[in-house]
Amino acid sequence: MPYPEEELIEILKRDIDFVCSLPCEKIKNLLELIIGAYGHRPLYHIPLTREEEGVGICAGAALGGRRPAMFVQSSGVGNMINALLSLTGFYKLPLAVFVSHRGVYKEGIEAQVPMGKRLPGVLRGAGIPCSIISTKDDFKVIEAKLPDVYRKNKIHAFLLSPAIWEDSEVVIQDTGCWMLDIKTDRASGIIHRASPRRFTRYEILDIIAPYLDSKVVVCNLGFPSKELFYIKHQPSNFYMLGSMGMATPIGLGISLTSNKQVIVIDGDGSLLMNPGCLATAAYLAPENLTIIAIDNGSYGSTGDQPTLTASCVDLELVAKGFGIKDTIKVAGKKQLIDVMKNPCKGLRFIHALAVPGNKDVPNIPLHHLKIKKQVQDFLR
Ligand SMILES: Cc1ncc(C[n+]2csc(CCOP(=O)(O)OP(=O)(O)O)c2C)c(N)n1
Repeated sequence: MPYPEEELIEILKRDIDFVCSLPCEKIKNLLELIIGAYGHRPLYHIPLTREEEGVGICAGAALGGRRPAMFVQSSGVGNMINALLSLTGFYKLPLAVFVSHRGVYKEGIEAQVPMGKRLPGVLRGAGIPCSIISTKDDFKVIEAKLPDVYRKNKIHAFLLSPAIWEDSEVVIQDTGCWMLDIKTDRASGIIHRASPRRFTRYEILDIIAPYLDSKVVVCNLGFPSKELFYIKHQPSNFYMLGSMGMATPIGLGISLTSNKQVIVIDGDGSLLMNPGCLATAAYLAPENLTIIAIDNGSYGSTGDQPTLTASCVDLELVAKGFGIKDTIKVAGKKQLIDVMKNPCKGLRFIHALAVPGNKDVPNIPLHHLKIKKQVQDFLR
């Protein structure tokens, strides 16, 4: 008996010849298998920096004669709606969107609930047909509807419940082809000259923790926040529980409206999803803001799928290019401590190189409104 992931891929291969994805933890095995099936030309798999970008890439691929599909998390659909309507739908281009439907089945992350629960209504409101796929028996719905997406140039969203994969014991081999054939030597010289990556995100947080005392710390969602809570909880920590890509914008908003020192702990995947926030930060240049980009070259919280900082992007150069003057790349313990000891004398961007890996820490046991109140009280 094939595993559900394998069954689905067999169905997909009949109709789809171009795939874009941005990971969700619940479909990490499915994505590995898709990459195995699509990661080589002439079939394509494109890893995305932002879901919206995938809508554009798929529209272009459809113009070029391909039959595209996307794999994203329910929260990612929120990043796609405008492009789905004003591009894909407007020009009557085909797109199948497979959505890892969070927030509705044994959800451990409260922040997934608002978007996940309302997603069918959001799609209905946008006029995008959708099918709810609750078990692998419902794959027959996909089989029936997928050909029409490409025959009739339609958008269709398939909402995949985590229940489909929960008992699957599919065995994943490292396909090594996440990144097409992009060569690492295309990466900028700066990455190569930097000291080698040594520490995990957890170890970096542990090293910098003593220097976070009584500062407002805005922390990236997923494992970064859980690890920070475990290492050093303080009432002035704003733990993000959702809203990927918003750590630096939140920190920027606080720094503009408060005299407190603000530290943002961001991630490479999240900064690549919303890099424009670095330009806004550079323009406003608040004196009390430090952005620490912990760059582990991967979407650590969803299964360590590589991001483009593992191949061709240097985040420090990105920050510099957007106009942030005070930037530094750090990898060693002493370097990290030295930079953290220095008081903030203006907007700073610290590019902390890390290796992938998460610490096995529990969920944060605080209600989200308590997190908000503690930070507001501290800011008052
Ligand atoms: C819009 C959106 N797309 C996808 C996700 C799923 N997701 C949650 S955390 C995460 C990875 C974040 O990676 P990064 O910022 O590099 O931090 P790391 O976990 O590697 O420290 C992803 C893809 C999400 N929460 N929201």
